[in-house]
Amino acid sequence: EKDGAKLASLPSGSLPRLREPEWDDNLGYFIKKKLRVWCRRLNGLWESGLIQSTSGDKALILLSDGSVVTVPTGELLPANPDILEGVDDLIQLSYLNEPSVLHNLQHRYSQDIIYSKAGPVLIAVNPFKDVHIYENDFVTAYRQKLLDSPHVYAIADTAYNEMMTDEVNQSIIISGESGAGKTETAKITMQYLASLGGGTGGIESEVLQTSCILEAFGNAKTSRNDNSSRFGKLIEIQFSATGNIVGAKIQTFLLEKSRVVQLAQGERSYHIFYQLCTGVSSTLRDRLRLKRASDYNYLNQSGCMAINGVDDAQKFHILVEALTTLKICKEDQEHAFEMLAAVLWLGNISFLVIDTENHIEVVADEAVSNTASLLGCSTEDLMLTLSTSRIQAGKDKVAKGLTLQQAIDTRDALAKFIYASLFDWLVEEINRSPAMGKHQTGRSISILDIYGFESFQKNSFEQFCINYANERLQQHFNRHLFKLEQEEYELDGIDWTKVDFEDNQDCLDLFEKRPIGLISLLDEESNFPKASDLTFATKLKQHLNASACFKGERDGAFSVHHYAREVLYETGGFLEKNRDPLHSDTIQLLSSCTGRLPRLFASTWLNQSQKDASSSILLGMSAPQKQSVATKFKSQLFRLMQQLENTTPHFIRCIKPNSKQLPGTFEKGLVLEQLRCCGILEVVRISRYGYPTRMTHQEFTRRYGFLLPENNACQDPLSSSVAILQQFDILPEMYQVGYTKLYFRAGQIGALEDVRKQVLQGTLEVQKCFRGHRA
Ligand code: AOV
Ligand code: MG
Repeated sequence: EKDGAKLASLPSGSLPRLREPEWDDNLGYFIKKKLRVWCRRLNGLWESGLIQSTSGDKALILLSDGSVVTVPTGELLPANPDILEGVDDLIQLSYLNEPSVLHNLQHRYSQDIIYSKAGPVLIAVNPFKDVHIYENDFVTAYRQKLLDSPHVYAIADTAYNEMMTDEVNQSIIISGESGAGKTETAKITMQYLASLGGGTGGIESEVLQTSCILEAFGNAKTSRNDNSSRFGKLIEIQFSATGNIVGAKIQTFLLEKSRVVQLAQGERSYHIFYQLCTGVSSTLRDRLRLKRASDYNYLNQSGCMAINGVDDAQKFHILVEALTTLKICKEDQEHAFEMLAAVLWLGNISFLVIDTENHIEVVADEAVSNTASLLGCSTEDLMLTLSTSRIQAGKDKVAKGLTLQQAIDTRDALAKFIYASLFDWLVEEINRSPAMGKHQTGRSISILDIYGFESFQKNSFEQFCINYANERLQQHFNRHLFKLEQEEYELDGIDWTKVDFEDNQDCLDLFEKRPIGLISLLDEESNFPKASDLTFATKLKQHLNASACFKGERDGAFSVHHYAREVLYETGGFLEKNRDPLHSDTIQLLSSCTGRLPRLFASTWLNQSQKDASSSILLGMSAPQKQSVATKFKSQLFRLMQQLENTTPHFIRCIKPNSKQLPGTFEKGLVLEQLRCCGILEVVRISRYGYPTRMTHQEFTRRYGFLLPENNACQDPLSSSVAILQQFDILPEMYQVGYTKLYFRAGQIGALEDVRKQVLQGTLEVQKCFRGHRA
């Protein structure tokens, strides 16, 4: 019922997109032949039935439960013949409408077949249970091509083979919404590649261990997913000329920093904090001055400390083992834990308001002394940094007291900075580790696993960045799929006139255009001291209202028409998050610490600022500027796209079948929404323009050859195929004959299948079906 409501609430404009153009004239044919149709019920769900009769624009439908209903003919779509029930590849469907696609996926899912293809794209529907298809014998079976049903292994195997034979780098691009299974799929891919490239170095198991570390520091429980990635990652696995793994390199993108200091109800901060608090040995606990997780303000604010079925302490031991395997020495591990403890203690530092202007002083308690000792600075210096800011007054610097809000912001900024720096440092350490092999630019397969498209009740700067990234990826996806499609036609020697298709360039322009685009305008306002989130919103309205993808909304909000759907963003906090300010006092404090990591973090930051400053001068800006978060992210994405462009891509689209993380539950409305969002139906639509049904000449003659007169029987498959096509008088524009395959327009196989069935049932004589038969 809920399902139906969801379906019904979808924008109606996109529904008829997949209607067969000739369908409306064909109702009579469906009645005569007693062919099944889909009819949309009042609850928005599609049910299958048979048309009994039509009158005007109404049809009488016999549903499968025996009831008869009247439905407007506009609510009918053709269903596929039985032979196409649960096909491996959606492109084999004669009718590519939404109910047929959904039915096919659900039919498979109910038998635990979680993988299907949509042309070149692998669709993975999250089983939320162990489906026992990843064991070693499956690896072997795919390796030896004993199995060819859709599977992540098949994709990984294709990528591997193409890398080896074409000597072109490959990429496996995994997308889908939060909780759909991207990260698991990435791990399954790596596991397969590791077992293939099993050389003598033992690098494989080390590469697999990186996931455990990255997840501890970069994943958290959200309302959507107990193990949600809060960063994007690209793992490049490098192979030798003989096909063995020789190294790996990790690149990460924009970690969600706000989570370190602020949590939504029922969510958690990064796993590592809870793992550390529960799993650490008592000697180290004393040294880190650690208490229980629930004693820390940064962790206890959300009312959620544990995850069902997860043992944080045990995970901590696995983590330490992984760190050790990756040759991150005990000393460095402890340095990292010190930083985590410092972040936790920072969150417990409190302030006392001392005057009517809200100025504060820092409460000198154990939180302050513990933080200071973990960082390696004096309590006095720490308190000074958190309560004052030194500003230039003429030649001198004078200290100015901070207000409560300013002090909290300074403290939180320091915590976020330490955590994000720690994360980057760790990734660097892993990359530098001898366990990750010697990096080389030979053959490689890169696996991309980023955060999926997000649209919440309240969307802020984080969603703005995440969705922008997905918009970029979507363009990459469209371009390549279209290219791949054309390439297959060309390779098989068939005539293919280029077809234009809608892309999302307009939306990307809305984000990226200079000087009038979302990111430029955001930067402009971020650099303007008097600006506020509201002036930013007004500015957007002034400059962008002409764009079809943009709409200014009330109360400082705006909406963007993304490829997936429209998202409403609230500008509150945009400027601050984009500036991501860090006081020079804070950097100075860290530089003066005795701890190795605080000093390293400070110097890395200073180096980066210097680079930013010189590049901003190169870009002709009046004053040297620190790069904004959005701009930095944008250039990271550009580099990523460039990298991906130099590879042969393979796409995996993960689908979340229900929002409760439950096995065996397939909510049609939810699935349909994702199929639309992540462009699966677009792929299907693109294919519809072409020749969605493909059969090798062998397959075709095996199935339909018996319909030929006997003197035609002993030809080669290609000639037999052509003979069958001619016998049935299939219109030339409805098919193409390739070197290896026949390519049919939508619906043609359904008609042939119908004749075949009638002949087999004896209701039609073979001779009669020659000539004159036309679908
Ligand atoms: P995500 O990466 O797409 O979300 P995950 O890969 O973390 O999603 O998957 C979420 C959960 O689904 C996992 O923790 C597993 O319990 C289950 N799952 C996914 N794939 C499989 C599978 N093939 N077999 C069994 N269980 C599976 V996000 O990172 O939130 O966008 O941000
Ligand atoms: Mg993930």
